[in-house]
Amino acid sequence: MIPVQGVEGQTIAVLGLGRSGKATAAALSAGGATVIAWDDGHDTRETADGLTIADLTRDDAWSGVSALIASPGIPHLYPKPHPVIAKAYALGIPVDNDIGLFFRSYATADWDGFDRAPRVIAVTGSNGKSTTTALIHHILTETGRPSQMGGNIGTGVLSLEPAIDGEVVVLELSSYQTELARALTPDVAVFTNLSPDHLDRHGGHGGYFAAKRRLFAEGGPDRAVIGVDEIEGLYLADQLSMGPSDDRVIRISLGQKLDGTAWSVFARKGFLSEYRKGRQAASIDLRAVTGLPGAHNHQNACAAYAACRAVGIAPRDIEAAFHTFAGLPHRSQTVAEIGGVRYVNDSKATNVDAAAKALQAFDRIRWIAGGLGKEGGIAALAPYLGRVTKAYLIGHSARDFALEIGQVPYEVAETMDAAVARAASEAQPGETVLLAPAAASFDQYPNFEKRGEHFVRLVQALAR
Ligand code: UMA
Repeated sequence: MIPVQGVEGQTIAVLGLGRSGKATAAALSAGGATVIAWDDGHDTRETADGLTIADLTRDDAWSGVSALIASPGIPHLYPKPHPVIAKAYALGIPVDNDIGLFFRSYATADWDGFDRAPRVIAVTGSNGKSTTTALIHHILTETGRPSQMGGNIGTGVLSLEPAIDGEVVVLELSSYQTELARALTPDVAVFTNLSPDHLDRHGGHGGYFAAKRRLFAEGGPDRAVIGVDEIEGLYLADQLSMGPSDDRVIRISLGQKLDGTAWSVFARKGFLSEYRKGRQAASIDLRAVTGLPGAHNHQNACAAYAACRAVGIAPRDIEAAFHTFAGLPHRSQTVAEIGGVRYVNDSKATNVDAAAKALQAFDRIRWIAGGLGKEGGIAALAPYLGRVTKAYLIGHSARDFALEIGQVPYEVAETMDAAVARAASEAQPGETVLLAPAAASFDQYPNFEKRGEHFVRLVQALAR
């Protein structure tokens, strides 16, 4: 745990007692603060052992409170602030989050005795954040750099351990987290890409971009890695750069050859290239990297490569680490290869966009799809269905999906058990059985993770 600095003797209120709230309460107490906490969930309050619960919706709870620390899932602005946050605003009490507390508490006096100062790499963007974060962490670990990983990817930032000599902390930060944090000072900041998401929480696309941009505010990172395939990334790279020879910005792209600026990394036709001052500095064949299939993963590879170069890792060491990256569970995760058939779990593909990326990553696909379909159906997948040999449709939307897949052979399998069994019995060597549902899981599972785990268990049983 990272004890919060500068709070000794203060009373701090914590709103939300999920993963981030509980870690925050513990880290504030370790820093000498008196913590009072609130969660709207009755059961959560009842089971919050060792915490002082105070009803922050009441005025009398706020006496002597010097700050409110809010959890990321709780709205603080749009569509409207949670009533407790609105009360803090009205009382003039500063509102912050665990990310703000982390950045003001990570550096300690112990660092004076270190040979190499610890550094923080923070990753934001709409897609690929988790894979990029995990890949950076993997490369650092494989090359012998001490490294920890946290943030939106799962471990609350204040649950990380205090820094050790030469460590690099890799954080995945969501727009919810960057928008509210009062301190955001990574050494290297990564912006992968931008597509509309969480618009209700940010008052639209502009607000969503503005939340992510805060990571690069004045006095920001020493090095910025920026995806320039959307206008917002182009603008951000331009704003941060003093000119084409400024190597503080590393531009990344999927598809564009970028050789006109000081430092760039791009992927084209399956090859990653690094250019410095107009000359090619390195090239990696990504087609042979099994843990990073598909164009979307090649973009993640560029972002991770650039961030690792920014902290001094050599190209050949990054390339070697690419080959030992297993991928994240439920995201284009190769689970097994049985009799020449590859089995891939992309249960995280809960919408059409994500399913399109998964379908583009493979050929000759036995596609397991369906669940609780989203508004708009799957018509947008039509350009990618040529890659599908046959679809095995499950869940609530199976029949709706069947109406939208045109000439593609299909069967309504209803359940995952039936879909995996049929796909496995029909698949030919060289084909891929791909779970990429293009639908939520809630009709048959508590969440996408449980759906993916079920698929993995069934595939593992086939292998036995
Ligand atoms: N709560 C209230 N009132 C409300 C809403 C929630 O009291 O109006 C309470 C709930 O009862 C619950 C707690 O707040 O007890 C939940 O807080 P939370 O939703 O912020 O969840 P945490 O468990 O603290 O997890 C958060 C991140 N969750 C969200 O941003 C929604 C986790 O990201 C993150 O891993 C974790 O902190 C540690 O940093 C998850 C996520 O879904 C993966 N992120 C979104 C995404 O990736 O799309 C942004």
